[in-house]
Amino acid sequence: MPAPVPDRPATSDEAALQARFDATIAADHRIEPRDWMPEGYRKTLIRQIAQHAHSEIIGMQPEGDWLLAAPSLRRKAILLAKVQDEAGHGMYLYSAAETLGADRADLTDKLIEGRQKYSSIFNYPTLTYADVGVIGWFVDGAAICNQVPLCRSSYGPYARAMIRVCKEESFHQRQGYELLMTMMRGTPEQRAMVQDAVDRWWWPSLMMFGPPDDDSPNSAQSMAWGIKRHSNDELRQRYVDMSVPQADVLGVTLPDPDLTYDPDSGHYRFGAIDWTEFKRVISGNGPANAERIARRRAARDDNAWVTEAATAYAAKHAS
Ligand code: FAQ
Repeated sequence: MPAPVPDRPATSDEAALQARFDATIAADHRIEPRDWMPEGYRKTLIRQIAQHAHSEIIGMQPEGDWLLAAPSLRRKAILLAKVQDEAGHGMYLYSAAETLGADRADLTDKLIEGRQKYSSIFNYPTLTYADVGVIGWFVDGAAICNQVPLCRSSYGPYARAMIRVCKEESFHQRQGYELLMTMMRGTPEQRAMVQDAVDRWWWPSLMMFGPPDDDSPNSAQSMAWGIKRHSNDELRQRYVDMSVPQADVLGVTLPDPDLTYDPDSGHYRFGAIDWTEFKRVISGNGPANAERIARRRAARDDNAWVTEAATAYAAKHAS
């Protein structure tokens, strides 16, 4: 049983503030924006939340590429709604980062200048419409697996933002799976398109969970602070266990000859991940990094006048 959390101390004594913070974390209560927090905790949250927000915004691009070429009006309406949802997620997350003192425009600049990251997965191209389905199934599926535990993250605004994000991601995952089910009931060419997309996206999806635990510099501290609730490898394993039966139902083969069920542990064992590729992608040299950032830069620069007009309008109404 953790010790009760002391009242907010009416003091600037760092030791008392730290003691209250530690007790709040130990009791599994939430840290809120006006609470004192260690500088490292604030910085780690800004890093993770900004990276997450950037991923949602950059993540609009690979699927957005298919908006003008969707195969039917129904598919186009579904895809448009999904891509808009991702924009909304980015906005909640930037708002959560702002409660920590970060400035949204500054975060965008850091993304464009390569000083902050976004998820490795969005640096791969979407070659066919099956990729839209596979992103829903694999990428939104991995996002849910990673983010449901973040609904219990120790920082209140982040945890609360995750609740709605996860509900929407669950819907996205199902729409992707439904799209793929439809294609698998179609022609041999459509089934081949699905298998090809599965082959290209499976390994990058496993990389989304981050480096292995023994090469993850942030995990131990983030878990001690309750920012992350499970390690990268734990969540990756959970994802593999969840995906294998789904692949069977769909009728596709996951591109891993070493994938086997281990009855003793109740888990699927999988082959070695190419961490060299992961490092290459997160250091800016993946297949689509340059294109993704160039488009984000153009969106910022070409639309600066909208931001300026909205800011002037808000200032006029405030005065
Ligand atoms: N990509 O010490 P760790 C989505 C970096 S949202 C790029 O293990 P940490 C929705 C990491 O930042 C997807 N970089 O780091 C959607 C660190 O570098 P840094 C995004 C990665 O933070 C669906 C270094 O490696 N989700 O998909 C990646 O403890 C469909 C060492 O790593 C989130 O952001 C990576 N995959 O754990 C949208 C969830 N992995 O920053 C559109 C929240 C690691 O020190 C369409 N984030 N790095 O320079 C997290 O849970 C964590 O930040 C991890 C990484 C698990 C991603």
